Amino acid sequence: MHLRIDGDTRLLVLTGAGVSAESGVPTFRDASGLWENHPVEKVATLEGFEADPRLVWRFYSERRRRAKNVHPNAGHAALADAESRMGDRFLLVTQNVDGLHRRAGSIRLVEMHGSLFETSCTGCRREAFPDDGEYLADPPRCEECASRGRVGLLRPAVVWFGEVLDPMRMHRVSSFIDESRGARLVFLAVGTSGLVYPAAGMVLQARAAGAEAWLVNAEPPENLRAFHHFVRGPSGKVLPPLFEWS
Ligand code: BV8
Repeated sequence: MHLRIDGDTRLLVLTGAGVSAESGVPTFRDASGLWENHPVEKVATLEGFEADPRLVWRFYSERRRRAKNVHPNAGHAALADAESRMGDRFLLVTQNVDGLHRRAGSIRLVEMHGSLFETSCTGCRREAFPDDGEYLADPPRCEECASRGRVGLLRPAVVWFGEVLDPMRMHRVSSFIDESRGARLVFLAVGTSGLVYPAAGMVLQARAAGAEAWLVNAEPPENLRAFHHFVRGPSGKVLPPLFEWS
């Protein structure tokens, strides 16, 4: 099955852990998934961080180390190629924090759950800053807080469960959908279990604007019924031949 794209088509893509799986990055919910060994509440919530920042930094430091040692795969490349052909008629939103889309050349990209390679402070409102440090012993502290005689624990600049998403990032998605009214809008989800909100609701948001909804996934996900077309298979193999350019 091919996804036809012509000059009047706008393409909104949502990716999840399944796209990075073929680069060797463990997904969250498959058999050997990340959450299997680390209950979400302990490593992916603010409460879990406050209870044990050392454990959480070990979890994220291990993910930073892993992500540094893998490379984008053909699925990432196919999406970067689609962007280069479509320009501002294309937008890629990812739930992934591993930075692989950026490394594959994607620019029109919204990292809705933040980035593994950025760090922010729980004690002050400083901007998240680039950081690929691995902290296995004492959790890192904010030097700006220290200069004001305060203690500020640094944290991974990712969106944890129970935390709201950055409205600026989400506005980019809703305005892309709004700008698509009157054109042919295609929504393509790739490699996501459709369990985590608000990402899992994006297909309905796009369909409410008249989108044609496509899904590429290894297994039928929770929200399969929301899609018009489902192409079952590994994203690294399915994505490169999927688009039919006219
Ligand atoms: C929020 C960053 C407002 C950190 C992540 C009840 C109902 C609805 C919502 C809720 C609810 N209770 C609580 C909520 C809200 C909650 C939520 O959705 N919980 C779920 C679990 C029910 N959401 C939130 O808290 C969000 N904030 O809503 O704010 C609010 C505030 C307070 C209270 C209520 C509302 C914040 C969510 C963000 C959490 N952060 N990540 C980090 O990465 O460490 S989520 C995390 O899961 C990752 O980002 C991951 O990407 C994401 C989703 O998982 P997937 O990407 O889908 O990965 P998964 O492993 O699940 O699936 C992989 C899929 O790929 C599978 O289907 C598999 O078959 C497929 N696959 C595998 N290999 C391949 C493949 N496909 C193709 N090719 C392959 N090779």
